[in-house]
Amino acid sequence: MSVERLLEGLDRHEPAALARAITLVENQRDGFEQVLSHAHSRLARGGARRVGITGPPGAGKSTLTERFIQHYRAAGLSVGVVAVDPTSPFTGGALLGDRIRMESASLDPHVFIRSMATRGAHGGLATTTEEVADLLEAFGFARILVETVGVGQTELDIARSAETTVLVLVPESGDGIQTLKAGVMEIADVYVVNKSDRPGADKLRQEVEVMLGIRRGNAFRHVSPHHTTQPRMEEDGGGRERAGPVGAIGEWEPPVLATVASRGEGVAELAAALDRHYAYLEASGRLAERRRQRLAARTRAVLERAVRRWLVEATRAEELLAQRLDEVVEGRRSPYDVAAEILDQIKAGAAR
Ligand SMILES: Nc1nc2c(ncn2[C@@H]2O[C@H](COP(=O)(O)OP(=O)(O)OP(=O)(O)O)[C@@H](O)[C@H]2O)c(=O)[nH]1
Ligand SMILES: [Mg+2]
Repeated sequence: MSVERLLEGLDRHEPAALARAITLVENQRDGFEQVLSHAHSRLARGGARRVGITGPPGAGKSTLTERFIQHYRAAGLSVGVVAVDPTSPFTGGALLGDRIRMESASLDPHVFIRSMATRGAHGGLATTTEEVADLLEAFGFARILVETVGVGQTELDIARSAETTVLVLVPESGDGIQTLKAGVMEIADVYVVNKSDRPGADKLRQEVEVMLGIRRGNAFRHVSPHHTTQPRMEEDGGGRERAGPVGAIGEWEPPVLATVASRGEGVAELAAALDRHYAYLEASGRLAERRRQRLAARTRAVLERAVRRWLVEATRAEELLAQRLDEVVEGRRSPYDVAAEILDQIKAGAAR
């Protein structure tokens, strides 16, 4: 099928065209950038919100996602879901997506669920996930949920491409709290202790609150309901602002909520917290700021991807490498020398 036909299908709002467009983007087949370029012009019209849901395996992310779908559908909003499992190269997130698909949402045309197989993404899983989310947004979904399993850097990169990041913890996820202590999970905007019907849920909630309070320089934040917020501005390592004032608006204090996703308890409160966070982003000017940063990062990522492809496909880099590899293996030359030499040759016009 030609890219033109695909674009027409998207314009006619055909779910089959959307599914094909996603596959094209996932596999980076010919024309995928044309499709994304076409989608981009439809992104600025606003209205859509992206929520990243991440957390350890089995925390209840899919169950929560299903509840979100019900919640948003009841409010008349359409929902697109991207489920990514970076840890599982063979099934990808397929099982997770299929499980949801079989349930409540399966026949609703205003719900679209897509699993992403890791194998499809040639490097840059976070970029590919964002691109798939773009397709969903351009197609017109009002809420886009990006579910990703795990609490490592890749998962967080994926989750934080959303406007609001939710970290789902469970009483049994001791590793979760360890990661939180290590500062890796600081990026969440909303924390959820799911499976709050299980023992230890309250304790975990308090631990997370204390942890967040310490990071904020106020270990007893959760003890006093009358604390005042000191406006401040700070950046985390990834360049995304944690919190801080723009004008009169103080910092965002990530709430720590409790849910029992399997029974739908706490889901409305969680959805309300997401709305509050979005309103905060809008009112503080951070929404526009983040969007700018995201688009700059995206353009860079696309450029890097194109350069990498050009290097492999259109230059003699691989051939030159093959010629020098023995010397590198034997220790007579270093990868650094050889890379510099290859780069010099390419710059000198060795491109085919
Ligand atoms: N007791 C209890 N069980 C829950 C709750 N939420 C989800 N579960 C159960 O926990 C199990 C895992 O739920 P999932 O929603 O598949 O969890 P997940 O985080 O999506 O799992 P992965 O995608 O495999 O990482 C299922 O058996 C759910 O029924 C809850 O609030 N309480
Ligand atoms: Mg899941």
